[in-house]
Amino acid sequence: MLKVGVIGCGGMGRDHIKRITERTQGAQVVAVSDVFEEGAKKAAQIAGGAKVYTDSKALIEDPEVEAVLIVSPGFAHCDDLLAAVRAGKRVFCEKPLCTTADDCRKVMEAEAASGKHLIQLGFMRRYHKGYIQIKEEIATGAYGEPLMMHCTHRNPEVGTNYDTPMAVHDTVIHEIDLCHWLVNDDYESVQVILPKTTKYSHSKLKDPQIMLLRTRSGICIDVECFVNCKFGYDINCEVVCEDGSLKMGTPMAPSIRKNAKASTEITTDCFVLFKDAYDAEIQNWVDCAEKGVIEGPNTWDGYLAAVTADALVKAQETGKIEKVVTVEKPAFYQ
Ligand code: ISE
Repeated sequence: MLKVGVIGCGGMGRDHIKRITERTQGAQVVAVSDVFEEGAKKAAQIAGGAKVYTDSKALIEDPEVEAVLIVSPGFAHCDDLLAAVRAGKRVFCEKPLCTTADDCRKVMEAEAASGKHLIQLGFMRRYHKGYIQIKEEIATGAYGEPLMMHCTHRNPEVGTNYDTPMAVHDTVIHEIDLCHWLVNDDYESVQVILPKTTKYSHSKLKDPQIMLLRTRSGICIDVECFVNCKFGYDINCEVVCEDGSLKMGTPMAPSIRKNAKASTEITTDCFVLFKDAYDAEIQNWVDCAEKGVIEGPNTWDGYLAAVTADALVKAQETGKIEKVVTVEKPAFYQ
């Protein structure tokens, strides 16, 4: 039984605690931590009475805690990741790895110096059956080379604190990881086009946005990010190749015919759409603990996503094509 400590007891943290307690095989939440003690106490009850901490470092150093799940706000990740690596503990960290590429690099260097692959990042789309199938099909070579990808990432609405850069850091960060993983290529440059803004936005948020990414081999990816689309949590992806195209069948719900209409439900909730993927990623992280490996997205993927995100945020400001410049991939992550 892998004894897990969870840092961050907000909505997502509670969701992971519930998942581990009710649906994950071979793991148990033994400790939780949150700066808000009341929140931590409530979360501890979901796990059937786990230990409660208000200091994440104390949780990491607790000898009973074998592995750490970080679900705190992004700005708090770096220190806890470094502390977990120092303690030699395995980590599952929700995106982003850290909020700056420099901090991601520090974590990457610390992990490489420890000699052990300890960190998995929460890019759950890699565990979605449909995307796995697309990746496997592309890899057969039966469709020729991928040339283009068309993606949409739409949310029904967002909070008033959500601003223009968050469209990159919070939302399109999923496509940044997903697309390079699907076609096994890294990014060369990015650009952002800002269409007319919806009346449902506010002065600090340009919405929608069209983000363009070019990979090193020349694949061109367009991502429509529209976070006040009103009608649903609508995620689409098509990979156009030389000999065919692979498109995710969304929405993944039955088509219903009634009263002279055919309709298909679109969920408004990302946790509903990706429930199975979230379950699968945590189960895989737990299963890999015994083998001492990380099979999911790792620290290098987190660093790549951060560098690409920085270039996209710069492109939002300049309106120009911006280069994605990374350090050379360390041998440890090859
Ligand atoms: C949220 O954090 C997510 O991860 C969702 O998938 C995304 O659609 C949303 O925009 C983010 O705020």
